[in-house]
Amino acid sequence: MNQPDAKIHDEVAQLRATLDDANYRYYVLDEPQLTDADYDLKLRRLQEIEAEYPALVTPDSPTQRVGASPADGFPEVQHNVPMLSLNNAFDEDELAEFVHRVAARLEVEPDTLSFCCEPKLDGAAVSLVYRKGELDAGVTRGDGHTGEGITSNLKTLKSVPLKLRGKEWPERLEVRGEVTMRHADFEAMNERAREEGTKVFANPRNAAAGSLRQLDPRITDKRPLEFSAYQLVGQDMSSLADIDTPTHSEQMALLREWGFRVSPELDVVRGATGIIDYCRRLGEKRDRLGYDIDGVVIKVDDLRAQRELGFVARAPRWAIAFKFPAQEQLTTLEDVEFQVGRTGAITPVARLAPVSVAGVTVSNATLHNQDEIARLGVKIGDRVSIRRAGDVIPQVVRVIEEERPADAREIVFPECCPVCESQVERLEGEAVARCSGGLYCPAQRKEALKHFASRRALDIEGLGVKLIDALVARDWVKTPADLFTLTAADLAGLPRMGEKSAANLVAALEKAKRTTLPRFIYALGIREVGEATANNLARHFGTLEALMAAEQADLEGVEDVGPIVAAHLHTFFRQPHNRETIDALIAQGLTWQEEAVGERPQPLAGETWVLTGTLEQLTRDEGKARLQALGAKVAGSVSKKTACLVAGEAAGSKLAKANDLGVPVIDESEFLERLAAWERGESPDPTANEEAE
Ligand code: 9MJ
Repeated sequence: MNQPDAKIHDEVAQLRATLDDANYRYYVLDEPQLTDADYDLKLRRLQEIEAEYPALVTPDSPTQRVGASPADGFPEVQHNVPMLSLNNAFDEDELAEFVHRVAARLEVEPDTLSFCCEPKLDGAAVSLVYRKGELDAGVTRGDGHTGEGITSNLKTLKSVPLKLRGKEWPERLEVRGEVTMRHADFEAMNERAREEGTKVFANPRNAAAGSLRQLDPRITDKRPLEFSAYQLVGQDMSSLADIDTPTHSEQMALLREWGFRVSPELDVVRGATGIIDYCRRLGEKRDRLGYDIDGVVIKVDDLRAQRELGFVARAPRWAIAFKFPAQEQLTTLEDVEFQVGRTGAITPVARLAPVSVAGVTVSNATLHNQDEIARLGVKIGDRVSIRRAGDVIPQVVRVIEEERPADAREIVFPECCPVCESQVERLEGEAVARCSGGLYCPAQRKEALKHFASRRALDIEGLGVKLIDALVARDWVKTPADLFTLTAADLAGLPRMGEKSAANLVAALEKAKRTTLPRFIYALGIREVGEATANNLARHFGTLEALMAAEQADLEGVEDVGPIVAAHLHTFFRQPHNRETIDALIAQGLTWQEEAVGERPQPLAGETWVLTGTLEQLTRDEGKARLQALGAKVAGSVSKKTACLVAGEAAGSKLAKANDLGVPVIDESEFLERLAAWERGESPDPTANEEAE
């Protein structure tokens, strides 16, 4: 067998260090550095070397995350220190009582006490044991005393370090935390499962717990799971590790340094007012976090005080869980209606007896499609469980079959469009049924017009939903091109339209005629062609004619365009009625600057921008595409060379780093204003910049 030489040893060490660092930056710091392609290339190189020199393989090598073969079952593992539950507080009075109880026991003034507050992650609790800095065991909570050994599965999570970073860790380290799944990942996974007919999970907690209990780690590896640490465990049966830090929050900072993800929302506050204020703030933010939390965990920050307080029965005296309202609630399915979308997709919508779910009254929920109705086995009249999380549309997740009334009715999927009565079609292999009426169908026409007039498309000011309804109801507007034939006299006769607003709308239509090619492409409302794709198409083809003439293979050559989107584009431009609409729009005077590819003004050429935090008015991909169209590069991490950081809600470490390095930071509204100005060919107002910086 080949013996590895010193050069190979060095290369292996370097590849491992780079890959470990890339994981840490991506999964813990949220600041990706390597591109996915680079990461894959390096991982593959390491795999090649290890295949040639098996003696070089170590258990903590990044190649060993999915090393194990399927297990027959999971071994029972006793927890060294029990994984206890927390006592709950359900209102602010109970929080104040907790603070007073703690203060009385410690014989201090309540207002002098510091508490560490953190989101109560709603996932699956696990415990990780490291020996000499290497991951030795990963165990589920189980009944708190005995869990299941799921080490091979936990190793597949990139946010679980196989090897601790830094040096000053103890010989044996036990870290506890929660395995969770983000809403976006959960929805995408369920969407795929619905298409493939595999298991659909009711919520991210079930998905996380179910994924961890797969006997084949290759399955767990495919699930988008994340581990966040929230507790360091000592050997002396207390909650404290034998580590020389005086507070829980400092221990969390240490865990971050050792390579663990710790909640960016963690904060230290004083007294009951500090706690209540934190709980209110996090409650308001709950819907925007992008993952499920079911409350706030409040811990006495001082570890000596924790030790003094100790435990009562099964829960620590030094912590409490403040519970938020549940994200799932039971109600009754009163009826099902069928909505027709812009592309004719027919969506069954559950009409529910109104119910408050996590602070919002819900009376509608999506049932997705016919297969989903069959999967749920739901009938009209059933008791159903509704889930509402973040900005995801409320969903029916479960039927309480034991409570089915005798007169429950089957849900009958329509064969004809409920709006225009055209035949409903369901293509082979597609889950979605569609109205075949196209723009003949008033529902599709309305949605197409709304999209055409929207801010990111032609931005026709004053053309709102009610007006579109009125225009379609009178059959005045059959295609977007008809909008430009409307006169002020026509419009003035419509309900709630005076002469002034009619004249304003005609002026807005006139103004909208001068647009850009990406906006025009986006406005056409082609299936799965969003703003970013429209930008890429415009940049690639340069002219509408070139785009319309492109063959499937040409289209697939465009960045981010796969076979499905290419097929939608190809079909769209080959439909005579779409060509007619486009011709009519151009005949009505729609224009845009035809630029040769790459010749558009690029005011941000040579600049590198970074986007972080949650943006509310556009997605990160859209922001990225618009910056790129202006010539900027968009990077994943902040450095001295960053021209500007766009910081959305809940921006974390990148914002701190930008501030440290003196990189200019702007918020979302400033970002939108600047983009709009650059896209109009103007430079943004310099005084606005000074204020923002
Ligand atoms: C969760 N679930 O997020 C604890 N937890 O601490 C946090 N759980 C906990 N802390 C001690 N943030 C026992 C449980």
